[in-house]
Amino acid sequence: MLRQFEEGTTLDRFIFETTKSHADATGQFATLLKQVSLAARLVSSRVNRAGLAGMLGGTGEMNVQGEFVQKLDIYANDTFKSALEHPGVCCAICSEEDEEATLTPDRFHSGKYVFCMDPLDGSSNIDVNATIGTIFGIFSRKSEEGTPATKEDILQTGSEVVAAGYIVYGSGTVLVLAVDGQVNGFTLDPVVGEFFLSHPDIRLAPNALTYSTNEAYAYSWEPKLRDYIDGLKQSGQGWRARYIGSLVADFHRNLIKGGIFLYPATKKAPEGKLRLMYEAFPLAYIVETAGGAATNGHQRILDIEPESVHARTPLFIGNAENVADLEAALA
Ligand code: AHM
Ligand code: MG
Repeated sequence: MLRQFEEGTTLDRFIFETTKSHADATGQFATLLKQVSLAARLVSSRVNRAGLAGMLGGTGEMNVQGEFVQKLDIYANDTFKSALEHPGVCCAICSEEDEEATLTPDRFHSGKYVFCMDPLDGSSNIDVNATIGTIFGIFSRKSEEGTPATKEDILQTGSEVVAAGYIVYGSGTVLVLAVDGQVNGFTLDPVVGEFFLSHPDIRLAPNALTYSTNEAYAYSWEPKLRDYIDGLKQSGQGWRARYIGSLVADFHRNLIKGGIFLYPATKKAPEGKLRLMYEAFPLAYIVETAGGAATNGHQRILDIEPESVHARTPLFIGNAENVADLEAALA
């Protein structure tokens, strides 16, 4: 468990002090986090200037998921990959935007970590200036360092995540990082160009009274889920609904203020819409570290074994008692 850091601590110092407490640290993990911070600052600056820099709108192409690719999706994907490939800290990068995992090119050292990311989540919100973000999860490789990554390195279960985080590009840019049993949030000072600790040791209360879901699909949910949400509305407890349509933004609000996010299976997406490896696993790791819970309705998210890099899952995530109530309602 980490010691408590003071508000205002720079992300650089946090990384330095966190990794130095590991006697066997080689420096690769610290470098990885520093490169994430660099890529986050580059993407943040591009997102802020998107309307001026000709970065709004789509590329006219569709990605492997059959979704329209936005120019900023490509920029974010390329920026994180180029920041992480050359320092020799990753052996593979899995991205929502790439059909296959990208193995570290031969000219660079194939390092210790597998990095999974949704480089720009919520990208359909880009053109309307709503909050978007980057989600990432980190695994340690299983095969020998310096050799090409294998399928066993890439398709690991959520219980093997070693750290996870996200960056929200909203009214400010905030990087939230779960590592060593603690969740901390850092806000970017765009003038100084550094992240400073603004949300130390984030913890979720057991219960909350906010739910976040796309209720327009309620007719295509399983009836038990519809009944559960109807029950909340009729309970007289004062439930609120909040839904942006950017997973990372909805999750961030609930992490700070409390709430449960639901993206169930629907008729259109019978396995759920959200992706296991680079959306559900990282957020489940973060929420559990903060005292919350995440399930697909019947199984803990972090126990699911992924069948492919782009596997999908229903996702119910948030305060622990809310998630337990929901699981009981679906049982
Ligand atoms: P994306 O990763 O391509 O941006 O898509 C995932 C997004 C999530 O951010 C969000 O929770 C969800 O899709 C919203 O879907 P819907 O419009 O069906 O409610
Ligand atoms: Mg996404």
